[in-house]
Amino acid sequence: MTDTTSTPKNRYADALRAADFTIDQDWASYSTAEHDRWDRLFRRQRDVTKGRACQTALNAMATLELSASGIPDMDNLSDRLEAITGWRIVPVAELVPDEVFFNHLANRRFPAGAFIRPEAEFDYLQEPDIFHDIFGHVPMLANPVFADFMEAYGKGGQRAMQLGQLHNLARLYWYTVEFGLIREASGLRIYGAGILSSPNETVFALEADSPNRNAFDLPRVMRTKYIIDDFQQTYFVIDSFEALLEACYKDFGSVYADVKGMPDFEPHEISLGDDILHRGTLAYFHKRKAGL
Ligand code: HBI
Ligand code: FE
Repeated sequence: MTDTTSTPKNRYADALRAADFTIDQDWASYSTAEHDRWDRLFRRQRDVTKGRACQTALNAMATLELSASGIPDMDNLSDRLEAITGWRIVPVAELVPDEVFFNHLANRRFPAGAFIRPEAEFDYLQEPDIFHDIFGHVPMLANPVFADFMEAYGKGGQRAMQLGQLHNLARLYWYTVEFGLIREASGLRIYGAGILSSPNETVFALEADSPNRNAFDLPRVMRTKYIIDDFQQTYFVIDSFEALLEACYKDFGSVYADVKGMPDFEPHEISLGDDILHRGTLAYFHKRKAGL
């Protein structure tokens, strides 16, 4: 058992890394306080995502038996996920290098941070911990179409690195996998893991007047900068996972060539060609900028 008051931020800092950066989750070593922290994060997020998360995420939580009964053992969870889409979750200690990350995705393995955030960062932390990775990302990997999209993204990442276009591809990941919205029959819903694992952004992304909500457009997304330490100023909305996969299941060589000569968009910017579903007031950002 670990004394949580003295637990360093990343308890796996000294863990042995395999060549692919995976570590032993060492599930037995989580403290009672860490399991309890998972349970509280889980209950809060399950409640706020009801009626806000996309159908895939809500269904998969039940199918994958995600629950408020302690930090999941990644091996057991992987067995359930693998039976559905062939994906497994592998424990890592930190953000792994891009090429390592892409290689895992291309082979249907999702690298998940094994540590849980410290109590002091209960509401927000920048690095992906086990709660973000498992609550946010893993349910989506139970969707067969989204699962294929993630594998294609891994393969595209390997290619983008060769082409020196990783910044464009990373924006796609950001505005879909991390902060994507989807239009479902019942209305606008969330599928991005960065939103799904944040109680405040779950409400903000769907209900606030401040952010822009635009229909997804691949080159537009690839040209849009993003902020990593606050709510998004623009969200991009897909019509279906099939449409997302369809838009992205191709060699991006010509898309990169197209966007290369065009200027970037600022995170809050709206432009003539945009299919705007909601034009944001940007009130939240003006307030932030004024230091309020
Ligand atoms: N490593 N563990 C982990 N998790 C990520 O989400 C991650 C990463 N390494 C690189 C990375 N993401 C991004 O740089 C790419 O999506 C571009
Ligand atoms: Fe993430």
